[in-house]
Amino acid sequence: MGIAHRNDLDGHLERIDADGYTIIDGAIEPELVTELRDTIRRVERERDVRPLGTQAEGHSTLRMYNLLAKDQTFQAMPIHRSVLPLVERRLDRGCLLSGMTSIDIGPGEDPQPLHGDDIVMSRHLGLPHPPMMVTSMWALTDFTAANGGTLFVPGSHRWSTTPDQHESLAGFDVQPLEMAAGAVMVFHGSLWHGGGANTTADEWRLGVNVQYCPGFVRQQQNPYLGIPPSVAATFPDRLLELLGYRLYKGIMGHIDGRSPGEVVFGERLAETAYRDAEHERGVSISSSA
Ligand SMILES: O=C(O)CCC(=O)C(=O)O
Repeated sequence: MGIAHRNDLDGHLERIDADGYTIIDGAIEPELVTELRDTIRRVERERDVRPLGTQAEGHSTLRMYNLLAKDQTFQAMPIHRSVLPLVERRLDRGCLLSGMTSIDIGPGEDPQPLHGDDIVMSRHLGLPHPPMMVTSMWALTDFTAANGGTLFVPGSHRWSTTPDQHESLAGFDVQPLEMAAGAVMVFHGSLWHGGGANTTADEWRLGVNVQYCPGFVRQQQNPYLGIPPSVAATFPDRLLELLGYRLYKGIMGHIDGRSPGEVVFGERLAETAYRDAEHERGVSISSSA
């Protein structure tokens, strides 16, 4: 299941670099797919989730952000062994969870405008650039061309334009993402893509975007205020690292020289800016430091 061998990992990385995306079939255990799907549908009902109505969020789509604050089942997603090692190789181990969103596309939905997930950074950096986001799109139901499977343009992460700079996308190789429940597509943040139209009478297409960014980039969804510390305290260490409770490269994100994790959770995530990174590199620290 998922990425079993180093060779597979290399192959997936090569595909992300060349085509902008890769698909990991059978990445997620069937029991976890069922549990996640049931949880999302239950939480949608309990919270009476309604379409948000913008062009980007859809008029027949149920979206939920900040999933880690909503149910403990979601903790398994950002650290999943089929996906995280690939993301860590493409960014680095100091990468952050940028956000998690469930996207339940209902009958009658229109296609979402195509976009790159790291468009905010592209406007600043100019295209093309290394991924400022790596998105994993988890299929919790089958994705088809008819039920809203993501539309995407292979290779577009290497271009110097964004889709909104073109009057028409006719002539571009826009493809529907068709994958079975349990598969995950991992893609470069500059890849042109968007949710597809749902032309079925009664099928809902459920996917979850688990998005990561380099450790020096601002997260799209704010976990420090979005997830109460009493809830975050129950998370495994690696998940807390992905949320930003450790320092990036031993410097970025400190509070009076200490990691946010040490300030909030104590010894468990203790880290001192400059000093610990220098110690790891074998730099001697002067007694007056
Ligand atoms: O739902 C999808 O297939 C893609 C959604 C997406 O790209 C987004 O909301 O940014």
